[in-house]
This record gives sequence, structure tokens and C-alpha cells, in this order.
Amino acid sequence: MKHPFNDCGVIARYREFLPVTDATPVISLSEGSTPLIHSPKLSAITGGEVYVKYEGLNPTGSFKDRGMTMAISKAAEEGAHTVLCASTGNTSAAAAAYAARAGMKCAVLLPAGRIAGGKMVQAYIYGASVIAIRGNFDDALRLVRELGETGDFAIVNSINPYRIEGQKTAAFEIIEELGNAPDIHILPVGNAGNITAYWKGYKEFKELGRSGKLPRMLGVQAAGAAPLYHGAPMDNPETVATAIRIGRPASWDGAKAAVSESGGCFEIVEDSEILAAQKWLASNEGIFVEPASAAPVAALFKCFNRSGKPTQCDCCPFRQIQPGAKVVLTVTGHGLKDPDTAKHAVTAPIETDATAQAVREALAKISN
Ligand code: AN7
Repeated sequence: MKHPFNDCGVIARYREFLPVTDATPVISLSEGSTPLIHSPKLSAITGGEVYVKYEGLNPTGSFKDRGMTMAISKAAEEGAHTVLCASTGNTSAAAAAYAARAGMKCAVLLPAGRIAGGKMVQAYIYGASVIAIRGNFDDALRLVRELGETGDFAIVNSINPYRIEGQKTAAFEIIEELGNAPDIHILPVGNAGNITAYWKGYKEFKELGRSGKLPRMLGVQAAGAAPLYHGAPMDNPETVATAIRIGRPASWDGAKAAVSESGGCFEIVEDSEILAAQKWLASNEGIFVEPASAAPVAALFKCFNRSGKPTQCDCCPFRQIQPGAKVVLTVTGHGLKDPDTAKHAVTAPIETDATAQAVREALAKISN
């Protein structure tokens, strides 16, 4: 029997563009259809029209839910009992949640000690078997590939093409909301599945005549975890943005193609720039994102130097920006995923007596 709850996720919304049939049981948590929020302040800085695609509002708090509804639905169709993934934390949260809903077991391999607190809690609360690997994400993904060969597990990392299919729906939504593709699309890049998926989505809607153009894709990496920017895999990626602490992106070719075909580029931002952008976005636009998701905002600041003029970077897509050009930033995960890293913004609260007078005095001190 069809249930209305299953009629509002990305498979329901974009069924005709996805590899599903009547035989596919739709496992959904009503993911997708996230807000595209206009940012007046970022628009003023760039002279363009800047929008933020707030993917942190998906059911498990990140864009991974779009791909996971597809991967788990197809795994269910194929009769899988156990799904497996490596993760920097968001894929595991999504896999665990959708597996729970599908009645499947879920095992997740995580880099020991390098997962944000909220994401770790999610894996456990949704009932996954959690294995902490003494190594980084790239080691965990290597193990997933190896374990996948036995056929005992359905792999739900983005090496599973259904993940990319689900994630491309974000590009569809943006086109439908703006009436066209934007001129520039900026997003963080780790394992590179998402930039690959967006580019696929943009190209598909262009070919179908639903969009009149394609955006330039700007992929942002952390300076300490920037294999695509440098053009070579890295052995010891390091960044405060643990979500994108990845040295050997699985979708290398897809990311390279997205950037070269679109006339875009890769950019890097320092951890300090990421944290400053995270605080800026929260305190100026009311949008709290995890560190990896602040990377596109940091890139925008880097490219514009907060001066309203693009900096002198040869590859910069902004050099071509016209007044009013549309720019979309995908902010991929919710800020509450990683409260510990956000503590840079926290100072000890002023404690007062419980009187209005004491509160007034304390407030006066803060605003001084
Ligand atoms: C918030 O969860 O790789 O370039 O294992 O969690 O598609 O990998 C997460 C990646 C950006 C990068 N922002 O996307 C994982 C994982 C956030 C993320 C990315 C991730 P991809």
C-alpha cells in the first residue's frame, strides 16, 4: 500500500529521472526539497545574487540523505541484509538511519577519533555496528572495497552509482527554484561524489531543456586536504573540517570532469578561513553549518577579498561575473553535527543574580 509519507522524498519528486521501477521499495525519510535561501549580504559582497542551498535540513542533517534513499531502496530491491560504508560521519549517519527504516543491518567504518560528536551519536542511536579504524577515511574506504568483494555486504558509499543518482536531485531543485541553472555553483569537495552528482544533474536538465545553461562549478577543498586542487592524491590529509579530511577521493574523474567541462576550478581555504566563515554565516545570515559546509563561504570571501572585486586568481570563475549573476553555495551539513568545533565561538556566559537590574548591567557589559 502506498503511504503518503513515501510521497515526499526525492524518489517521489524525481521518480522519472531516477533508476527506480515499481519493483523498487521506496525507503524514504522525506529527504530533499531543502530551502534555497537568498543571502543579501553575500550578494552585496559579490555584486551577484547569492543563494545558500541549506542541505543541513535533510532528515539526518546532511545532503547524504538524497543519495542514501536511492542506495538503500535499491539494496532493499536486491534483497540485501547488511549495508556497509566508510565515512567521515555523515554518510554513516544517513546509512544507519535509512537501513534502520528498511529493517537492514548497517556496519560503518569510521576513522578512530576523527568523527564529529553529533555524527558519532547518530551512528549508534540509529543502531549501526560501529567500527573505529586506526587510519583515516581513505583506509576505511579501501577496506570497504575489499570487504565488498565477498558479496556479504551492500556497499553504500558513493562508489555505488545509485548514491550519485539520488544526489543529483539537488541540482534539479535549484533549477526549478531559480527557473534556470545558476551562473556559478560552489560546494565543498571531499570524496567528490557530490560535485559529480550536481554536474550530472545540471547536464541532464539542460539536455531535457529544463535549464537554459550550465553553471561553472567551483569545488572547494581544505588547504590540508586538497588532492584535487594539487592534482595528486595525499597520504595524510588534515583539516578541522573532518567531513572533508580525504586524500584519495573516489570520484576523482567525475570531479575533474565537472570542473573542466564547466569552466570552473578547484579552490582551497585554510582552516582559519573555514572557521571564520562558519561564524560569519551563522551570525550574519542565521545559517549554522558544520565546518566543511562553511568552506564555500570561505572561498567566496577569498575570491572577493570582501572588497566587491574578484581577486587576481587566473582560474577564478568570478572574473567573468556580471552584476546580478546567480551564485549558489551548497552548505552540506548542519552545524549541530559538530558542536565541539563550533566552541571557538563560545565564551563563558556572564552569570548574574536573578534580578532584572543585574541582567541589564550584564548586557551593558557585553555590548560595550
Ligand atoms: C558536510 O560522510 O565523505 O565530496 O563519509 O559530510 O561528496 O564527499 C562526507 C562528505 C561535504 C564532501 N560536506 O562531499 C562521508 C563523507 C559534508 C560532508 C562533504 C562531506 P563529497
